[in-house]
Amino acid sequence: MAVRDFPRLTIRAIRATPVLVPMRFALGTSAATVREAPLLLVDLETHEGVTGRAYQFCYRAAAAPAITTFLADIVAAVAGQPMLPADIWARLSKRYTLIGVQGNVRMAMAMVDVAAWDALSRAAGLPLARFLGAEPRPIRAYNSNGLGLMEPAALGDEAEKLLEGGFRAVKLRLGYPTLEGDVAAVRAVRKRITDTIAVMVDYNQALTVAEAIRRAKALDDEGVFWIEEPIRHDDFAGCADVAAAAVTPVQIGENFSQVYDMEKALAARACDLVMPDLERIGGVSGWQRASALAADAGLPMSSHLYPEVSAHLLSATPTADWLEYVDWMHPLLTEPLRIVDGHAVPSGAPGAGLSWDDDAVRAHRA
Ligand code: SMN
Ligand code: MG
Repeated sequence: MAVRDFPRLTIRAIRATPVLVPMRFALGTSAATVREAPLLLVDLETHEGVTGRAYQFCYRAAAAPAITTFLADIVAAVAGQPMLPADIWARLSKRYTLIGVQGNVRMAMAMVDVAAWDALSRAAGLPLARFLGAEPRPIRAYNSNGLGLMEPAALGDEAEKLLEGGFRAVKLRLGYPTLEGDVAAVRAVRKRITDTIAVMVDYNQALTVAEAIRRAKALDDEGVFWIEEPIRHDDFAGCADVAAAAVTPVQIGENFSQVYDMEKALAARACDLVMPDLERIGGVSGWQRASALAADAGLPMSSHLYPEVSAHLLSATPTADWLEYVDWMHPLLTEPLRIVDGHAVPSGAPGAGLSWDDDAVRAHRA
């Protein structure tokens, strides 16, 4: 049998395109309400003609130009270099030691990492999951669109709509001024859907430790699947106290900054479940390290946003749990992620499942 080399690609240029996509369902968290998704699309071009793609949900539109500035600084350091993600990460980590591999710097680095893995798997002619050594497989998904803080009646209506298309799980944002408000919201959703539907709840760091313990204990009686980020994201000792007090599993991870944060969280027994964010954890390279940590600790690992790429990564994650589905990229992709029987189906095409619909991108340009 002929031995094929690891794809040899050389970085040429990076193109960044900011877009603004109206959300079909507003994201009303305890911290802020988001009605339009500020997204940044990246094309990582090579001398060989293969282009790697990645995107970033920027949270705020102002982050897009900031990340773009760092992407330009990154390309100055990696143009002409071989497409080797570990080497690129090491080179950039050194470059940004003084400012710190955090925030927008880390977002830009992670985008390059994701685009690099996309390019490599495209060049190998394999879907990303297979390139990482795993068969792409359907991953159970919850519909994370909508269900922000709002009136109970509106919550019930929206929950029903979100189950269209075969989902069997949804995520409800909590953090109302009172515990009674939280319970009313959960009941409003629960009343309108069958018992077999999972309802995850997300506080987006709204509570103090004492208040989180009080509310988590009350939610133990309300049929909630997990309680996400009840308190400040980096208070791992406090989170461990909440997790110990509640029967309902505590979920954290979207704010883990590289695997180092996750190591600290696991050492503190801060949570029962983990859900790293592809970009904050350090791209595909960071995700792989995180998935090994979760496997060693025996913790179920879910994804945060980036459903298209996460479907591939969860296929290759030993303790894969749930995929968080949002539809924000839907209008921009030639092949949007498919949900079948409540499961996300990783794309079968070479790469990470990202191909821009160029006309749609032009129409949504920010
Ligand atoms: C969330 C996602 C994206 C933006 C704000 C908040 C949320 C989640 O914490 O987990 O979906
Ligand atoms: Mg969350």
